[in-house]
Amino acid sequence: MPKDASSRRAFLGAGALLGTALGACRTQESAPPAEQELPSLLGEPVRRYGARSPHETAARAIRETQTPEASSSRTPLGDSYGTVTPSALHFERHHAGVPAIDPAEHKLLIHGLVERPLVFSVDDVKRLPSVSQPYFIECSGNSGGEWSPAGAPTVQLSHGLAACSEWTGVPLKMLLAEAGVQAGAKWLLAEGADACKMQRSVTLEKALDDALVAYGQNGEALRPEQGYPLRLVLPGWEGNANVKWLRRIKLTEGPQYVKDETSKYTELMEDGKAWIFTLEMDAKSVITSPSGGQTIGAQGYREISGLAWSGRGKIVRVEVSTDGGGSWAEAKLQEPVRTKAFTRFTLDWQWAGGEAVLLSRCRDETGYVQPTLAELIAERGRKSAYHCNRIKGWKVAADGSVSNAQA
Ligand SMILES: Nc1nc2c(c(=O)[nH]1)N[C@H]1C(S)=C(S)[C@@H](COP(=O)(O)O)O[C@H]1N2
Ligand SMILES: [Mo]
Repeated sequence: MPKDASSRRAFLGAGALLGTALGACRTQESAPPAEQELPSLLGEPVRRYGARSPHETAARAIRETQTPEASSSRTPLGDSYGTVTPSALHFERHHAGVPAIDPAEHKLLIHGLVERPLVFSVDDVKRLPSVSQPYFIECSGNSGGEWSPAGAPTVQLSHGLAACSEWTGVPLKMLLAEAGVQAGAKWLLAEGADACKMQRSVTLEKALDDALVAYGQNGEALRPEQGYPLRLVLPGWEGNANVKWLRRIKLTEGPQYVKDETSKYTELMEDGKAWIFTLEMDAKSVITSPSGGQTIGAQGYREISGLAWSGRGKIVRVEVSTDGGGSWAEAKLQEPVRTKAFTRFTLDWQWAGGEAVLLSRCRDETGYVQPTLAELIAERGRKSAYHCNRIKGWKVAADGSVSNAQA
């Protein structure tokens, strides 16, 4: 028995607060150390920019590609706490690498069907009234491997193309009001400054609702990987439309049918037709701890913890099954539950040492319930690679090792 496991068990066993949930924990085996035996260490001096403990090694998993500029990396959700993804671990998806942009040179042009075409510097944007809100960003290709019953072996590989940051920026509607939207404008085209010329059509309705032109992420400037110095944040909409290194917005009558909304990021149905502009991310949840690749060290109390989110608003309920869907228990949602943001759920669990299959399913405030793989396929067929939000299972073996459970 590793020392930390037995002492943690002893600590939990002593806690009357947690009561019956911890009933299976044994009480202390050996006498605690005397107060003066506890360590006190002289440390390093202060430093200008922090770094995590060298003992912490969670990292993004990089997808190897022939052209490294067109690649992605995944958030290590299995090592995540709470609801905010550290900026250094926020997944990345770049179609043409991370451009090095000097914020003093960068400009955002707003033109097309406007009264006054305007050019904003980054400082012009930062001068305006700001808002800060946590929102998830999720690639619509996230969990694409889960279309197969086999599924991915770890939560980083299955669900790591999602992350949640607190974004700071200016509501896009404020910039549009400055430019003056003409009556005929119903859509806009957003464009990035990177070499792939990422463009997406966005409805004016979304632009006037909760769209942000963001310059801040988790209390500091955007990371270059996330679009420094300016990024479009479209809360709840598929990752691709959240254009990074934002340099141009053109007001238009209709959508522009650009490459990233026609040849890609559409859903092919069984009848050969494709759904286009499937922009809202459906509600999804996944257990992050314990999850594939992890091992449950000791029998007795073990918190089950995971993340749930919906592109249509707030998560209102998460249920967890520990017997492969035979029975379900309502999980606790950590407060505050925020719209279009990660919500952390937990369930008290006693692991008696046998096999178990852990599942989670969520419901959002529109009443939508996360489907099983069979339900999802019944609705959408098997041809699409995107928007897979099926219930994911983890199998706990008798030795405590956790792996993917076939759907
Ligand atoms: N300009 C630009 N914007 C972009 C991309 C890009 O390659 N270029 N990738 C898109 C895709 S496919 C996704 S999923 C998200 C990823 O955002 P992140 O890298 O901050 O996680 O950015 C989107 N915005
Ligand atoms: Mo994406």
